[in-house]
Amino acid sequence: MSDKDKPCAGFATRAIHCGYDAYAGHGSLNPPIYLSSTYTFPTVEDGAARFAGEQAGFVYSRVGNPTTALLEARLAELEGGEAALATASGQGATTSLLWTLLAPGDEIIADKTLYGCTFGFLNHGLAKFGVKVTHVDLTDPANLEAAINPATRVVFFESPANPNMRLIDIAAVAAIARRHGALTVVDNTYCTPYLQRPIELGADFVLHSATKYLGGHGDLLAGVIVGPAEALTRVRFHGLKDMTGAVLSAQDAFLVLRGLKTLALRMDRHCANAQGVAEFLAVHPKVALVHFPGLPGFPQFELARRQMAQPGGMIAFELKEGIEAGRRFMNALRLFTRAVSLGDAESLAQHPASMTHCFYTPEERAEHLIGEGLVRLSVGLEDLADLLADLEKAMESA
Ligand code: 3LM
Repeated sequence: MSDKDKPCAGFATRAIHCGYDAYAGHGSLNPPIYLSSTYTFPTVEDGAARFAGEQAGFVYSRVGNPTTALLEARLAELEGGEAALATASGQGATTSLLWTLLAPGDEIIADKTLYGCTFGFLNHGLAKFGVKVTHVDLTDPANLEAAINPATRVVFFESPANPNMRLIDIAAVAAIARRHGALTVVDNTYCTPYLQRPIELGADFVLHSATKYLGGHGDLLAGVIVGPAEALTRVRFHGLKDMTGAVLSAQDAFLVLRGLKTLALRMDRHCANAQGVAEFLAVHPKVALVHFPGLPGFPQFELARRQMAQPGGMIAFELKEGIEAGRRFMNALRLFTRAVSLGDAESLAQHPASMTHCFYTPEERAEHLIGEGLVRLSVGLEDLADLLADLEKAMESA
């Protein structure tokens, strides 16, 4: 029996099995890690044919590697895309894709709220090379209809947005972009394909920091882009091979494959724990506002239910007494760990204005809807009762 004959309909099954045929090699349950920077050619003619793209086969690991190729096939399958390209980090995914899609004179329309280094790349990287960067509040798709123009090549956003949890209606925004000949790119890091699949909603490309939930254990940096095969070939040979060189190692590709095996289980637990934490915060007398798509009071609660299978594991909130109270609260945490990043087994707490989003000026943060007093939680996989006990105790110091 070949692994290809296995029934692989469900998400969890595909996350464990898809793309790997153990019987094609030595029967190894886990895929081999190909630690090779280069590949041998039987003859010089074969080598030339591979370089010319006339013969299948690997040539050099900056362009492709068998372990990484398995990860790419599996992620394309899970996101419902034609192909995928793995990168050395989420930042490597963003930069490799956008350097490929955009040229001087083009415009990129991005939502107001973006992860800090994505904002930095757009405004201090792309903008320096003649790409016009325009920020539009995409929570109302009518704003895109008003702003889009013939120079707009890419529409880019996160949903939920890091760190303030604003949601974008992916289907509505992608439909407007398509009508005007622009490509939609969605950073799906906060959701993973288990909770949300933007390509099925009309987006052209999805990207991830696989450092987060996909890897899931805080022990690697990785990224991925999913989209049309022809376009991703251009990203592979231009954006990745020539421009960024942000190539994922085979070791880390293996670790992401290992993380994917438990993605569905972990996401269920992240979501259940986050729901419990958000409900605790929502009624706490010291808390002013909780941003979490699973609370009925969340302004985009209906969109969340329509677009996301579950509300995710990320929460942002503000204390009534502002950032000083937030600092006292974070310093008093004993189980939640003070650290940036997200999607790990450990629950993490951080202050976006002085950490992940310190690359915005204070004026830019105000304009881009990132509150100075916002506290961000990545709710992990511990026992909920222990997490709530930690929060309760820290709130006494707030
Ligand atoms: C963070 N975020 O703590 P890497 N897209 C999104 C992200 O959240 C991130 C990236 C891309 C955080 C990292 S901040 C110094 C630490 C939505 C990363 C970039 O290159 O794999 O880190 O992904 O929010």
